Amino acid sequence: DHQKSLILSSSSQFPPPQGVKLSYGTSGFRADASILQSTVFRVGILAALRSLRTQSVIGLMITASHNQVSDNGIKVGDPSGGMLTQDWEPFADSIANAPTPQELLQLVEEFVAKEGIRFDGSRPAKVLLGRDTRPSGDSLLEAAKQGISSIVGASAVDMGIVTTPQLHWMVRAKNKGLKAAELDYFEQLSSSYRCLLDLIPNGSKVEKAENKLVVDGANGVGSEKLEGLKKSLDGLDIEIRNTGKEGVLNEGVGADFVQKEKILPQEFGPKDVGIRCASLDGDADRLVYFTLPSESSSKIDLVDGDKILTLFAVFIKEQLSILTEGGQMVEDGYHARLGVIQTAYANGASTNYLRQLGLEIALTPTGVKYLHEKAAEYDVGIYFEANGHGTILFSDHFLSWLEAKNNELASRSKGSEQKKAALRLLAVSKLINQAVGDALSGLLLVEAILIHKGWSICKWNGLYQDLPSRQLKVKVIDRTAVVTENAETIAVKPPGIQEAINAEIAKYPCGRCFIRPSGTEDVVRVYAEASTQEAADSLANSVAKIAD
Ligand code: NG1
Ligand code: ZN
Repeated sequence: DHQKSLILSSSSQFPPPQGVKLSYGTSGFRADASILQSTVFRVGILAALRSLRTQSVIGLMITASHNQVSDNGIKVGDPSGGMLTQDWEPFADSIANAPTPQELLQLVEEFVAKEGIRFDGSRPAKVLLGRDTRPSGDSLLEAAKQGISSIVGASAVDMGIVTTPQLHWMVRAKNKGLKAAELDYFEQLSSSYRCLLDLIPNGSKVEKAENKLVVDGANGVGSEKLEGLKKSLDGLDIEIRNTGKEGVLNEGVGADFVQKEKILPQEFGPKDVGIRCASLDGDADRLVYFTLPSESSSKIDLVDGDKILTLFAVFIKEQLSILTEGGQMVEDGYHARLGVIQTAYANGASTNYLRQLGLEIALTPTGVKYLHEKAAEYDVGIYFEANGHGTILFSDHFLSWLEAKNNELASRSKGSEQKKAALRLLAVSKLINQAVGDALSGLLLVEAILIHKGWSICKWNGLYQDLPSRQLKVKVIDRTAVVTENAETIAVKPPGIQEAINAEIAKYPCGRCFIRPSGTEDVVRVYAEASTQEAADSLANSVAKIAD
């Protein structure tokens, strides 16, 4: 009962905020930083329990990603490096909202019994902690430590200021028994990037890309880490702006701003016409590219997550077909399954293009956990949200097959092109962060593929033309009144609403539109696509009225 009194005494120092109900959404708990102390403390307890339950290292990240600087949040990373398993989310909700230490203790005891968690000290709980650059992060990190240490024997390892994907990568590496320090992360990314460049066709010397890359760091953690990465990659011509000195986190800068507003972020201007630019978000798990077509306006050509997905899919499909040439894969009776996973927010033109390439496409609801889970069903599963969050997953089976192929091809004279393709795929599997979407590793893979193919950003962007689209949000009293099905493409509640939406869609050629409740904000989101911008705007507006 040392354990009981420990929880009671420490939790009495973190009273929950009055009159707010928190819920563990698509990205953990997120709110104004001033009300989060108790929530973060309690998630600390949850993380320690999760570590005991899985007998593995767990991650805790304190960040509110692309939200404004006064917000903060906390999310749990599971042993594989992915998000917290969905069946623990209700427990997260209930402890976050327990009004008193006694009720908190009771919930913990019930849950511990239900999950069969034992405190026998055989393998004490261990939690890796990280945070982004938000000023509130320091004291929230302390609260998390207090929560963790209210479980007997549990320890917290503070990884300091890191990107969200770095922390997930570290958790994954630790649990695989691999080296998991930040330097190891930089080393893995830079060596696999170099490996891809060494494998560029025709043995020709790597040509410098047409011009340098300019990166908007969102005034967040990503810019500092990209500097670190640059050090281990001499020859990478990157200029970083919005490093945190120029302005405020996510204010007029960053991937979310650029993707939604489709205009230049702060610190970019007419001098940047034609330059290849990229934007990270506040915790560097989202990446978009853009370029300024004309000096006369700040309107950008956006190269979004769908186009990054397309670039990756084109490259991987190409490598897989090199491997299949001569019936290699048929010969040993194994055929790798390549799948791409999108949400309803994917631009319809991207889905058409991918389908024309003959790719298998799956649709899931919004939220990385759904996309990630689906991608894991393939030998190579590529997923991206239009907003720039995504990655590539490789099955263990496929990776061992590639390793074997690579060894076998070494002894064949004709095998060299195929061997290169196998090596490229192996390098991609090490460069890309398989734990979670990672702007830094994604950026290096984009850069490597562009050099490989000799493509400019314009050539890449021209693979297909985005259909004009409009996203709106409608503030409603109760967003849970909207219930959707079929990967959020159909609203089944309130009754009759889908019929009303369909009637609007029918008025527009190539019209597509759906509504869904947001998982992170108290709004219902409307997305519309049509053949012109005016039509997309008008369709979104009329459906927003229906949703109101
Ligand atoms: P919600 O608020 O559920 O739409 C938003 C993004 C998601 C995802 C989460 C987590 C859109 C339309 N939605 O979710 O894609 O990134 O935030 O941050 O971009
Ligand atoms: Zn983010």
